[in-house]
Amino acid sequence: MSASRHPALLSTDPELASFVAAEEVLQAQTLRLIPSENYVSAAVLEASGTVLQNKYSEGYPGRRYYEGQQNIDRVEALAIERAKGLFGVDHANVQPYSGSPANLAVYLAFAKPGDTVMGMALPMGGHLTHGWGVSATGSWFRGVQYGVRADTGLIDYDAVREQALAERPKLIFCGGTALPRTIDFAAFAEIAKEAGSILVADVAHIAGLIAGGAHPSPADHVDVISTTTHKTLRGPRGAMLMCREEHAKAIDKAVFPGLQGGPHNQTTAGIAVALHEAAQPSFTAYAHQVVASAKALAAALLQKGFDLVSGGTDNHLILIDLTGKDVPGKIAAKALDRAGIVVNYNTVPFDPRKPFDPSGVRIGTPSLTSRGLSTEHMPVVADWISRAVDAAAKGDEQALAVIRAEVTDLMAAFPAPGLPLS
Ligand code: DSN
Repeated sequence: MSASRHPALLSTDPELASFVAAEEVLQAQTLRLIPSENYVSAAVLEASGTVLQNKYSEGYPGRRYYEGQQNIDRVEALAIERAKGLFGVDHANVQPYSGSPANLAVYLAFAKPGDTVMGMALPMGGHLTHGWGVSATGSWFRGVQYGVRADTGLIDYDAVREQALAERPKLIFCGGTALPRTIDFAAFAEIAKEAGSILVADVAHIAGLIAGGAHPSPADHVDVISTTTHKTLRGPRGAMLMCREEHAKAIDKAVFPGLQGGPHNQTTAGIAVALHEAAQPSFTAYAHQVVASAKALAAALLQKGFDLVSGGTDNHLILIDLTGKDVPGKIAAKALDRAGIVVNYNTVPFDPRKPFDPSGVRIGTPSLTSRGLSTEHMPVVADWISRAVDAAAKGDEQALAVIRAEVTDLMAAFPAPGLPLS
């Protein structure tokens, strides 16, 4: 593999080109288990690197503040139509730069600073922007937070209801970043209705599963759907807000001019391509395989004696609780990285340790499924994880090197979309 697939970059800036080439090698050779990452297709990669990036287009299709929008309008309108079709919604805004700005736009549309907002606590599996204290959403708004039950690791919908009725939040967020179980959107909708709250489903992690029919859709239950486009949906780094027609104006106004200036048109193009790909039968198969592999991996990890939050998974994500293993999450994650297995350390619910040095490791199957690994490979993956965690406990670098060689060997047989063959 060489940087020559980017000849202009190589000739203009060989130093930068060498970093990109090294990243291509790293992405090709390692087993990437971070559940929020994926490999975009070559088509998405191409669309995201086009001359569309040269154009300013503040406004929306047909209503711009700059001229010369003949082609940009078509690109954005296509992305919007594809999003509406794929997710079965009245309205889609494809301009948010990423998930956090998308969620901020929701606050801007429906709440005033100081209003009460409710979301899942970050250490319980929520997201910073769901009202967590260190985020602007938790300091400009009054964030109240729900979690999971200590005994089951599952959301206690009765407790959420009680809290919502006591707090009457302006907004309720459901969804998160470390939730291994199906979200009951209908239950949240009942609660939001009783509490008089706007309900937002942040489906960033599971958007691709929803599109592929491998997780129930929130479309009939919630006021707003917020999602990034680059996780299971397998698009470029970006985001979308989708809603019922009654909220369309508020959402659009909040994104532009409320929060952002010109949209990133090259990203909009990449999103349009990803949405087209996600509407194909092959993507339905992909989404179901992601879940099947995650279940198989969870079962294999349980057999190896790992403790999993909630006892397993319904989706793409597994949260390993290493409390009983005497190897904290960060040490395990760094050892796994040296073994060629890329994960992130993560808090587990009721974690006795600090967020920067927590007890858990978060893994998932979206990336490996994009490379064609399947259910049958999951016992091998679990074995590598188990051996690497044992090696981390013993400080056995040689064992990690052996695993790394095995990982590199297997991954060479499964080329990643968008990357040249290693
Ligand atoms: N950073 C994302 C994740 O990894 O889940 C959430 O924003």
